[in-house]
Amino acid sequence: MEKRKIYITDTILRDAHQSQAATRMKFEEMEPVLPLLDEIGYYSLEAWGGATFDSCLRFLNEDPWDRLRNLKKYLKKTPIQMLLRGQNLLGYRHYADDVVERFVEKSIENGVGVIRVFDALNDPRNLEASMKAIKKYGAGGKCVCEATMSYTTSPVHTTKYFVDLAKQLEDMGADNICIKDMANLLLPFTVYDLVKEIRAELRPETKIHVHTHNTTGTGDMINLMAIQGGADIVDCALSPLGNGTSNPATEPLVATLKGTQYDTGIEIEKLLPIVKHFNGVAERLEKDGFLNPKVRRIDINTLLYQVPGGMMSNLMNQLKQAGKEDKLMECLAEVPEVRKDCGYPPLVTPSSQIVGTQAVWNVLLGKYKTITAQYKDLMLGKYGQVPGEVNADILKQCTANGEQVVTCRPADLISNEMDTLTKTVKEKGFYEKEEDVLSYALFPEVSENFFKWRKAQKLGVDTDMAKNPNKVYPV
Ligand SMILES: [Mn+2]
Repeated sequence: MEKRKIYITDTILRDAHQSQAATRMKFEEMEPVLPLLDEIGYYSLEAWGGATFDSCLRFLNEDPWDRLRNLKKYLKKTPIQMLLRGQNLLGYRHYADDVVERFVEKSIENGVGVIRVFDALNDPRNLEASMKAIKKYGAGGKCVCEATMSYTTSPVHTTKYFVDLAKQLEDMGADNICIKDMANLLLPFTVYDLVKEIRAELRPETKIHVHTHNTTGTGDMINLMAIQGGADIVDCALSPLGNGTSNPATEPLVATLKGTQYDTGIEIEKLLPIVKHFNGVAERLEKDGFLNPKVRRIDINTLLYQVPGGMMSNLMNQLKQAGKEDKLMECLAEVPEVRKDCGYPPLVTPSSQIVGTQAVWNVLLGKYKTITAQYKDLMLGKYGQVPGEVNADILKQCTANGEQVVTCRPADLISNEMDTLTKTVKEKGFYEKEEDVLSYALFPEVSENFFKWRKAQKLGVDTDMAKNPNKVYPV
């Protein structure tokens, strides 16, 4: 049989601890095994993204840019991969194109070698600016542009929909196409067909990268079937933080493919000291209350209700706050209705929260008696083009006060902001490097607290502050 080496991206430095332990792994807990990780022969090591950036600043007293540069010092052979939320970068709003360009430039300059870029709605216009910047600053093999399709199920999300989208992203310059099954909604036979169809339409040099989780227990089967369907790269997490809400574990897949036509070339023995190290890290995370062993159990609710795990816990929290926990089943029945009305967005940040909250309001207050501002914005196209048709009656309700529907690329409505942001950071006295402006743009309050801590620590003016960046520091 024809040999086709399969590559693995290990997510131990990003998604694994984000999914299982609130993104609390510190750089010092990565450092001892970085030289070993670099020798394994991974396609890439995913290490940076919105939550890691936020957690560094908010909880770990680390400058996320320093984290990146420090990782790069050790990872000389293996590309560092990051996850970028298109025009939202790592934040929660659309940014102007000049911020997007600068952010991508600085990420690559500081050591990122693969950028996986996605949009919650799969609106390619929200990927345009970042993909253009990745192609520009990553030219000459410096950075791979991995354009991503957020996987979901709906009458709109047919195989043809994803094949057409993959081709469109390839035409926009993607080196890789990623199928991102963040909620573990994919099924093994579905991914086989999907990858096969996409493979047949893409250029041979375009790689297909599959990302799934093991929340519902199907993750290993998904990866195996994706490989047989023609996927080139799959995501795994080393076993100490693998499986459950995290990605399928690395070692079983390496063993499964060993000696077959798909052999990864990875020697399991080389993984052992790394696994041992991260077992210790996982124990520390559990001891400090960040990792609840429950997250490793199979939970098949996602497949039953098509509601991602994180969204389910949000729904339950909202109902608990309202003292209406008995309404959960009604809310779960309302979610697909609300999602249909706004054109079947994939349920991922931020659309999962927007749809979930509206479903709760519909159940508690009466159907669309009150429409949340975010749901209105989603209906009005402010987040981008939704995949399907929106409900015309509800749209009418959303435009009752003269609100306009946005039909252009949402970022076309935002003027350049780098100059203003730079001025603000300088005026506040926090500017040390251009990256500070980008941190501030993404997480203004959290960054400001971090900068104050950094300053206090350098000047030694307030030892209490130097210990606690979250303390509100009087300016
Ligand atoms: Mn993920």
